[in-house]
Amino acid sequence: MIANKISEPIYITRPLLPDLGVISNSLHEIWESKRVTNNGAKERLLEQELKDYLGVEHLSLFNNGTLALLLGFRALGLKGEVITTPFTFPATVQALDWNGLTPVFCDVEPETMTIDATKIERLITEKTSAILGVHVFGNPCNVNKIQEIADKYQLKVIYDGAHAFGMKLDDKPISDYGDMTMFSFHATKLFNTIEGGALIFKDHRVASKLAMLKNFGLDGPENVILSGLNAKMNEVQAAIGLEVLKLVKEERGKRHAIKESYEQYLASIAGIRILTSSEKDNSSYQYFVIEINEEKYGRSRDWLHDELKRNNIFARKYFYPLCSGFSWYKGLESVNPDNLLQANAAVQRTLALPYYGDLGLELVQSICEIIKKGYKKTKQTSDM
Ligand code: T4K
Repeated sequence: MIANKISEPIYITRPLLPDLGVISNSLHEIWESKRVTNNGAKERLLEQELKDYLGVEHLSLFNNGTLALLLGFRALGLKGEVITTPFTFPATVQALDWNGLTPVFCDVEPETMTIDATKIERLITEKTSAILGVHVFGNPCNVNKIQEIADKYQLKVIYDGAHAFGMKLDDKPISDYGDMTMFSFHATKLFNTIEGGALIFKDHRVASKLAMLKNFGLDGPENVILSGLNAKMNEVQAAIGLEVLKLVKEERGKRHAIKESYEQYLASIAGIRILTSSEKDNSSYQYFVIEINEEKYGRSRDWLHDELKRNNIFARKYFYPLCSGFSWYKGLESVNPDNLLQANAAVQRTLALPYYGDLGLELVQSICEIIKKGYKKTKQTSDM
């Protein structure tokens, strides 16, 4: 344990919250209008502001990212099997489950920990309807290769972009790739509406379908034409989003400084690799994740996680456990660990460190000192 134990618990993130006075004004407007949900003025305004901010044409808001994904699959008419990654938050695959779709797990790339596009083709069967990639930790999937495969076999491509808000790839918004992308606006996300999410999609016909699906399948007050759900964003969520959006630029700047500081301190520690992509304009600034090579660092990821915890720092083992290990997938051929070697290794090695604008550079230094002190020379490293 370090001498000056950090007195307050330090979490992986803290929500980016607008000034309470500003929110109170917005609430006042909502109260006055008496329109608190169901396609209200603030929801419509947020939708437009997000389209402008992200540079996209079609966007639909939801009360959380999971329901957005779930209804997105439904709107695209997916059937049968969907090829996806096991290295993600449970929501990705649970959204498939709730549509009666079967996940087919594909291994990940060791560098980015996104779905390994070179291993997708061999998993395609006549039941496959889509490829579902996750831009995990804001690392973009191999979108061009994925699209090539999808075009060849006429499959839909959906991206879980829960960690990818505001990201660009080759100067284009990340949501320009694939048929549909989901962004999560959960409180733990840089841009948040406390709970919330959005779908961005290419085909304009999907818009009216989504509008119905998130509103009980209603097409007008007396016409129910689809089996929908209630997944609407309410006016309070939208009001928070409108104010948080104004803070995003500054928060990205603060996180950039924190990221640079982490990179500087961690560069010299053997066995620690920074996993998050580092290009400035392309980053989502959502997570700061390291990979621990136990042989070189001399300690395991779990040891480091516990050591940080002993010092009041609550890093997270995202995304442990692997989704392919969930009990209800037992019996699926694709969960065989022999075919998911990289994913099984990744899940034992990754650690998400505290990362938010107000963390402060001093704390970054303290966290890195703990990591540095943890380094243990092993016979193997001293021989090198
Ligand atoms: N796909 C992917 C790839 C995702 O990562 C997610 C969500 C989704 C889909 C689904 O999107 P949503 O339906 O959520 O929109 C958190 C979030 O709840 C979840 O949204 C997120 N991914 C996931 C990666 O992280 P937990 O269980 O790790 O959250 P929790 O409550 O442990 O919070 C983490 C830390 O954040 C806490 O230790 C302290 C801090 N925190 C959290 C909250 C909620 C605060 O300071 N204040 C808060 O209000 O899942």
